[in-house]
Amino acid sequence: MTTLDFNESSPAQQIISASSLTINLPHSPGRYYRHGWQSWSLAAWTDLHPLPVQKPSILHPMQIDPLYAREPRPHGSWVGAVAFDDGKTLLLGSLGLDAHVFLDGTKLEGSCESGESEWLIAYGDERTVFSDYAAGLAQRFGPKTDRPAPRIWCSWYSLYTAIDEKLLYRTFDGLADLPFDVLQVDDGWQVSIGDWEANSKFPSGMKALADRIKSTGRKAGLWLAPLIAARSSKLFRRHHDWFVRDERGHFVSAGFNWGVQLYALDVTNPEALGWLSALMKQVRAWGFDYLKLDFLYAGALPGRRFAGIPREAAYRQGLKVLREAMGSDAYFLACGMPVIPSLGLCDAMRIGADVSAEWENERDSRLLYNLAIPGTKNAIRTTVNRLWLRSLVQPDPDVAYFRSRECSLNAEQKSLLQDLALVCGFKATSDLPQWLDAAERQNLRLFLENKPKVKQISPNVFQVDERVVDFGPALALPETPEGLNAIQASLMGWLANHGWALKINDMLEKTALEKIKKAL
Ligand code: 9PG
Repeated sequence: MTTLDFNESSPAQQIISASSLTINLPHSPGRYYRHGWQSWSLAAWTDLHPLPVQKPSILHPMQIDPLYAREPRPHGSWVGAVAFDDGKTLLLGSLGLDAHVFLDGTKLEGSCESGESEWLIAYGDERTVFSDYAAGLAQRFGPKTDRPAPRIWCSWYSLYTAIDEKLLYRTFDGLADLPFDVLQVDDGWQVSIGDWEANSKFPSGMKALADRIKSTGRKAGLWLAPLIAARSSKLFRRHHDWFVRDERGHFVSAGFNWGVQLYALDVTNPEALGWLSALMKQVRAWGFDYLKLDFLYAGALPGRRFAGIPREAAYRQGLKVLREAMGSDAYFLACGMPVIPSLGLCDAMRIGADVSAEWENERDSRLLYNLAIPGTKNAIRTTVNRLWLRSLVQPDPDVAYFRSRECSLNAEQKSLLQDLALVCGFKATSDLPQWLDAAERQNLRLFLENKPKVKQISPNVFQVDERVVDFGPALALPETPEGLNAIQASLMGWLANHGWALKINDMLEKTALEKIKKAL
């Protein structure tokens, strides 16, 4: 345990090796920078009050680092920072894996789950200390890959799982004259989560689908979640021993989605690794050159693995195997991934929650205080608070919307999301051609063709060509529920914690989707 006293005359930057580290601050800071564990987990500057425990807890393994779900102190993964009233920032960031930072009164504490790591302590202007940390990480994990981000049409945020071969072919035809580089097929093509083969909605098979995309002059993109499996999948039923268990021998939950319980693949099991490699090679052989690998956090969840190595080291080894098997010429977008252990192994990273066709859902944000769940405000908040990562990896802020059909975002909200895409240099949409009127389609075309000059003015303000874009107002956190609202919040949290309630929710969403699909 290393202890340091921090004061104005401390060096602007130092690196210390320790398993745990305490920095005594001269007085209480005004704000704390919380950095969430994986893509969807909240990153934000907050005051020093505890945040409500995010609900429902059944989703903790899928949305945050479950080990710290109930930690009342301001805290975050790998890095934390405090801002003093004079505007100066003190950052404490690990250059290793599985580290956590807490603020305990006037003590800023860093601790490693296993072994020790190097810690960067940087003091000064907010942007400078974060870019110092990014530079340290680049040295440790490798620099940003130099390939430009493609312009992507992705099937998720319009058709969700309701995709089928015919509908996709029709959609691709409708996109023919728009300048996309990649047409990416998202969730909905596979037999099951774990069984990555074409389902009955894709009777011509996956190679035919990739061929069809490539015949339009674009690259073919595919979504997979290779590190999780549904209980009912063949993969899980046949290979119980490939999945992570807890101390009592029970399977570790990797969350609950699609109305089903998810489990985590043990990425240190040699047979599971062999299967993962073969899967990546299969997908490349089908002809997909852009891979969106999702729900990757499962590789780093706490639990017992074949090789008794620390969870995030296990994950990083697994990710290396995936990367090698897919080949360095594939464009690899990581999603739902623990952030720091993924650096240097992927081309792009999702750095925020999913967007949605809605700005903010009252139930999710105010009652459940779930800021990791899909919603455009959640996506913008966390992405903007993670933009310091852009010197290390291509950030993906998720798709932008241009349509008014099936979308309740107003013009200002849509523009903010489009501007965030321009700032990140990662342009994607899921809008269906038949949903866009002439003006919206023109807007989308201009967006795809636009290569604006982007300059950062302050942490949340950017100049995009001649325009000044301020993301600040979108970053506010919801108020915490009090009085009657708090009672309603507990009830809602209790209800949402039941698999059957989530299953019903999932079924309702599917029915709504089928209606939308029929109207196409
Ligand atoms: C496909 C989707 C899309 C999307 C991914 C991921 O916290 N959550 O409840 C949660 C659910 C789904 C999710 C993200 C978070 O979406 O980010 O782009 O590919 O999977 O199922």
